[in-house]
Amino acid sequence: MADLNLSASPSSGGKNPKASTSKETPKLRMSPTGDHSPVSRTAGAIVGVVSVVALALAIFLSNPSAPTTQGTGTGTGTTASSVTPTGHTTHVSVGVDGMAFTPNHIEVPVGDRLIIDFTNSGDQRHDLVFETGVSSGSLAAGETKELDLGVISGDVEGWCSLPGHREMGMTLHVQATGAPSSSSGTSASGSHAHHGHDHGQDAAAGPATPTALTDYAATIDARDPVLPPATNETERHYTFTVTEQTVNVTSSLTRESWTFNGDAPGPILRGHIGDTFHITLVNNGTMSHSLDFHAGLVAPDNVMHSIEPGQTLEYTFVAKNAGIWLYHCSTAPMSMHIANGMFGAVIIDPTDLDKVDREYVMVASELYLGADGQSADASLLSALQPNAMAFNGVPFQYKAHPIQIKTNERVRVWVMDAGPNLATTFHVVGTQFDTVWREGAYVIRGGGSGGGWGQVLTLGAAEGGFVEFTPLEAGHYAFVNHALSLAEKGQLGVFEVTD
Ligand SMILES: [Cu+2]
Repeated sequence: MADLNLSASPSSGGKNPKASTSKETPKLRMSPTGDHSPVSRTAGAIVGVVSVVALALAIFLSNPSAPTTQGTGTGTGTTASSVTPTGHTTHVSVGVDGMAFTPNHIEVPVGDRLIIDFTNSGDQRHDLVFETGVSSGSLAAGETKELDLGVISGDVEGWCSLPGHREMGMTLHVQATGAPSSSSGTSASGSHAHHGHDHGQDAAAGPATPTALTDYAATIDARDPVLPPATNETERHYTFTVTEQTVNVTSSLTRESWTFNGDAPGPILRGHIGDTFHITLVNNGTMSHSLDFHAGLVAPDNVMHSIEPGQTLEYTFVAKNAGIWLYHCSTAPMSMHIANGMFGAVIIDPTDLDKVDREYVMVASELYLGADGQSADASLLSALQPNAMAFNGVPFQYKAHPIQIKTNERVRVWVMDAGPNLATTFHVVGTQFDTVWREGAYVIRGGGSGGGWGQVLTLGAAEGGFVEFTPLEAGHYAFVNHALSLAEKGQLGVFEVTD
């Protein structure tokens, strides 16, 4: 909820020496998870409108907000106007370790000027921004920037603004302590509210209804689901170029998508056991990115590290085993990079594939739509609550553009669950699978002749496999994630079968 702070003071410490007059100037903080923003003149202008509410809240909050004990008298007011600069400057060095600032808590005497020497000692791009507007800008690993926070009059919150980083723990709390010149820190009572991560994204995504998603899918071409046979070369060369762009989800809602070669999923590669894959990763984005090919057996140290914008990375592996293998960006937070589109599949054929008439690939993924134009909503992502789902990147695209097949044709569908989080139980309405292959082995093969039949291919995040079936009658055969609430969010397509 929004923070309703009607005081004219940006103070956050609650040590108002004029507490006894608080009925005249109610100072309300409805939520301990407020965004801590200083009160604006706009807020002041609505005081009259909300005064009744404010008064009620003042009464409601009067007990818990009482200053209690500590008989004040120390004059530690933290309003900007009441702070007398000490003339002293506090210098603090801040680094990065993994997904945290070190230190992540700084104590500064009120009235001191604070200068932070920020070094991105992490392994990917970060920034450090403060609620006051002071920002380092995006820094590559190893870069340093001096930040001048000016005279400290109260607590200040800082964080890394790259998507998902704040939620992963990249916050920096500047605590204003004590009175000017009293560096003994006696007032570090620790009673400051811990402000939650109210990152202000409204996760409503109201426009992303099934109808809006389907209507939009109808206006664009569906991604071709046909999987061509593997070619015969044994040395395979590809370039994966990372870009970041804004894409439509519906006609009125866009999101920021990060992609390999401009599309999510990225390229679907196919080869044979023994083939060597040579991938050149090019980072044309604005932040660090990387690659992790599950199809390869290589030391992560050598190839699965983040590269900077403008850099390239050579990633080579030999495909030793059959499967439909996930690849994805492995830069933290991985859930965010995958949710924003950085995933795809490498198919290495088993040596005993049966002949089929049609072959398709479906990569299942989740969308965590936030405000218009934003990348995945970190709160929804963390809570594993996607608000849209897709096969091959676009919700409902094969409902809007059914896939055409003929009766009695034998069909194979490869399915990869790119996640980043949830399971896929792939089902084709009106059929049974005579063959189910999952993670390297036939679970069901041949059907009929004692081999049994199947109804779903069940895949957890990063699992893959294929099913084979033959539609006997003309009609419309929906294919779904049979976790049906997820089908209803977009993992639903149609095979249109004709004679
Ligand atoms: Cu990435």
